[in-house]
Amino acid sequence: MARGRLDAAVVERAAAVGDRAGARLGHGTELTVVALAGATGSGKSSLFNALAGAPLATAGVRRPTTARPQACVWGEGAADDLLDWLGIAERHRLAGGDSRLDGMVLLDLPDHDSTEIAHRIEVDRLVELVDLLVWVVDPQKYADAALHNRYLRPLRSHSAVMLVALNRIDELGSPDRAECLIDLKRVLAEGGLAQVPVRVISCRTGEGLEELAGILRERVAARRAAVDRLAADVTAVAEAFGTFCDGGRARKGDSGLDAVVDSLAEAAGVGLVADSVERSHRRDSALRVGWPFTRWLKRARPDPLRRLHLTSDREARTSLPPPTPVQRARLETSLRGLAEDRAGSLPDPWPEVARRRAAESLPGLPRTLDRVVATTETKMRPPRWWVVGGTVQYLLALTVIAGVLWLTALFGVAWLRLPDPPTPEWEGFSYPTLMLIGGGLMGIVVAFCARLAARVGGRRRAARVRRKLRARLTEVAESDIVAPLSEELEAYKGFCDAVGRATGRPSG
Ligand SMILES: Nc1nc2c(ncn2[C@@H]2O[C@H](COP(=O)(O)OP(=O)(O)OP(=O)(O)O)[C@@H](O)[C@H]2O)c(=O)[nH]1
Ligand SMILES: [Mg+2]
Repeated sequence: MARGRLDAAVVERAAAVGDRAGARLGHGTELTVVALAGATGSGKSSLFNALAGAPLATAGVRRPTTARPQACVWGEGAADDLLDWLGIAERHRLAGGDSRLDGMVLLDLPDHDSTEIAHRIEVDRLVELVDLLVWVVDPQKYADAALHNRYLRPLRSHSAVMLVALNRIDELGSPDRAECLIDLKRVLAEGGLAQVPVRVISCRTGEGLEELAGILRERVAARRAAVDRLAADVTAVAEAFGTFCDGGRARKGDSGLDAVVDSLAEAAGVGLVADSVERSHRRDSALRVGWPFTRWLKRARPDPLRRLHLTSDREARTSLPPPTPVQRARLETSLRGLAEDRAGSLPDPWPEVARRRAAESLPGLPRTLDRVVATTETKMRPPRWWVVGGTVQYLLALTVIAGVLWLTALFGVAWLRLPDPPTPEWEGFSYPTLMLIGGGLMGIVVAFCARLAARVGGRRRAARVRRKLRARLTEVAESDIVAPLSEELEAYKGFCDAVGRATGRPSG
């Protein structure tokens, strides 16, 4: 859940712990790997020999003495695979030794502070892998900064799997001994390692060795060191992850979504579409119910919807102008706003992760928006009264034409000086005149009323299309923006729950 979202180095460290745990546990917990680590000359090899009861390792005066780690296995347990994994070639087996230590794989490490850089690299590698660490220090160098700053303090969450052996104690007189021990414990406590057991030993006189061996026996018999060490690794990593979880909760709800849909609608040209729907409706109305004698004027002007290529869904592409830079910028701002609203109170880097994810859809949005507009039905069934109105206009037009023909006939008769045919009259107006003027006037009145009605109808249709488009744009916002964003918030929650479990603390 953290990969790709949080700092890669921290994530890889955590992944490495996971891999290591898998590998170590694959070798079982029958064997306990105990490493003797410390500065050159502190007496690691001497202690190794003392515990083994045999001069297996070279303990020397020339520094550094040990260049490569070696292992000694107590008992009959098969240790080859484990030692292969640890990368230790030099191996001894101690059969017939202290059987209470059976299952212990003791490692004599090179020093960590010598002139040989390779020694340090080898120590660093093995310190990561072993189950139990015995830090061997001597009265001269027990407070060495290299040891404490580079190893002990960073391992403070590993107190349960570490021991400190203050060796060469025979070199000190009794007042100095007590003082040295107190000071060593003080330095350890300062580094957060007050819990680590400290034993005073001397490989030369054998003092304290039995007690140290006793502790090792207990640990080896419990067969818990491997798991404890891995648990400590997990805790350390989880604590490093803790900073990514100390913060507010992710917000749910719809706030911020409206602003996104607004900016989507603007970028999609919803206003222009609705406007065209209204004008197209008025034009259609005029063509069907307008005054027939002036319809050709309307017909000459194109349908606004057709101009936008909105009359057929086959192409799924409109001729609407693409979003302007201003609209794009506004869209981006609204996406940021949404991410900020949902993830703004989370600890870093989650707000940025959320913002990035919300903005991911941005490049594809213009195309999506255009498809939405193209596939939203904008043409609607013509209202039924258009048929009635159209028929009335047709009949009125016929009346006018009949009146004109009639008058023309009368005019022809008069011109030819024929006797006037009887022409019916009403209130002093002849029928053909009434037909021409009355039909014409009524046609204009009907057209005018139709125009008023079309204005209202057009506005209603525009509103309906606007609502429809908004609903579909809301779907787009949900699927293309909110869903990915929610995925990040889920990841945050899952991640922090896991971190909480790993650190043994409930997550925030
Ligand atoms: N006086 C005294 N000398 C000791 C004691 N333990 C080890 N030495 C001596 O200290 C020197 C170094 O001992 P080593 O065991 O080689 O030390 P090391 O930690 O293995 O050193 P590197 O292999 O160089 O890292 C040797 O000369 C030992 O004889 C002790 O308890 N008392
Ligand atoms: Mg040595």
